[in-house]
Amino acid sequence: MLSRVAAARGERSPIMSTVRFGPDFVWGAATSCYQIEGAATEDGRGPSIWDRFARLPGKVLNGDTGDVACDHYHRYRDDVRLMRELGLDAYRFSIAWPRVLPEGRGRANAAGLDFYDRLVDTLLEAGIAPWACLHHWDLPVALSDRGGWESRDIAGWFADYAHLMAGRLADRARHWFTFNEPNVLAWLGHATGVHAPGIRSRDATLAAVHHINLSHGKAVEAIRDAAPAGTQIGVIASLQPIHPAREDEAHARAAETIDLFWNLAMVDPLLLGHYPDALAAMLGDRVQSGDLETIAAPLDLFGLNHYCRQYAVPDPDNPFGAGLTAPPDDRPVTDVGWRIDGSGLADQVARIVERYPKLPIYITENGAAFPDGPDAAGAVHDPDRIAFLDEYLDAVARARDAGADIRGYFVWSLMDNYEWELGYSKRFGIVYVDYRTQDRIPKSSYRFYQELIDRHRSG
Ligand code: GCO
Repeated sequence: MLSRVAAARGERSPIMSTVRFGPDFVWGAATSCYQIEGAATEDGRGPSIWDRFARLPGKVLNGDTGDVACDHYHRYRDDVRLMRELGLDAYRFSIAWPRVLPEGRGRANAAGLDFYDRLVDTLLEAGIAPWACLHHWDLPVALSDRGGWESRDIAGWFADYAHLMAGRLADRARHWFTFNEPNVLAWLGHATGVHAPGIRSRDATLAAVHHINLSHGKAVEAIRDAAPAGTQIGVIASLQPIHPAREDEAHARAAETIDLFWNLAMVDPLLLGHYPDALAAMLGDRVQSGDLETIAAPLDLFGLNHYCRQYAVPDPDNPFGAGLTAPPDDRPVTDVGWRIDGSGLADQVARIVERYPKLPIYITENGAAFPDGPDAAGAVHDPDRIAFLDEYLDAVARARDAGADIRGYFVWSLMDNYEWELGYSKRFGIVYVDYRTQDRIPKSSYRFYQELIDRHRSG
């Protein structure tokens, strides 16, 4: 069924034909500080491990850094205007730890705190709920140099940061996430080294897994202490069904290993109160008395980031002997090679519902990279992204119909931005960013999402 906007352009816009989500469903968009803010050395911000990592030869495509990114630090009012015109209920952003605590601890940076005050107030003025994420991978260099996630001390440093930010913003920001994708932070940052801090070590990964989980638990306590009653606290995990790329014993073992670290290591202890046995054995006495109780601090919501099924292979270069590979057939993929298959989201939700105690679920990231660009008239048409969103939103609706308590959806991303080791080469936004001029151009997927929200708001 063609939407009005798409019909006018003759685009294929299979906007969902019926209102599938209730009036209370939260429609959002997500970004992260290092990927959009820029102003990396402005107003007292300290360096993060991504500022350092991006400058290492060969780590990031084209040597791209987040120095300028989308210049959101200066353009946030215009970006909030785009969110308001979109009709968003909520906006998921992350706070740059080194912008508010340049040394990671101790002296707070007033200009950094003021920025997040202004952002939160501007969102509220636009009728958009600010959903704050404390950590989206940009650890202050000063703390990395003191051991980073390998040091047990980081749990206290993170809790102090959490207390500072909740005390400053939680009177207005009523939803908080401790980490974005702690599983990806541990695995890509410490086992594969593809992300900052760029470590490839079994011991570093095991230490990071546990200390990130411990930091989460202590931060939940700190937020509860600093924030008004009723503040909603959760964690965001990137969870994907893991399949052996080939049907043999070695590939099956590789899939089990990836599933253990990618899907279970940073969720089981939080929601079940214990590690899977295989991982508990590897962690050994890193887990001290009382840690599991701290880590399992009760949560109010669960953020699921989902993109695609993943395919595992044996990898002798990986500290745990397992890695990921491209999908083993020629079905459609996005511009970063991720399979387009909404059933993967449905399967992942079903696993969460079956394995963990009931918690409200929010899809806190879902989206796709495609090689978008303006046409001769300066418009950006992205029918592939519209089709992707329609397929995955249909999967969300089906999962809800099957009983999953999914209460919202945040598209990744509001705007094109810094895609980590891929730099600015991949575009995930529903708004196009011209990095030369910093102009924003709403894509046709922006109009699709706007119409979808409007349709559900008007019922
Ligand atoms: C992630 C991160 C985002 C990415 C997005 C596309 O899930 O990896 O949360 O920062 O940019 O997912 O890869």
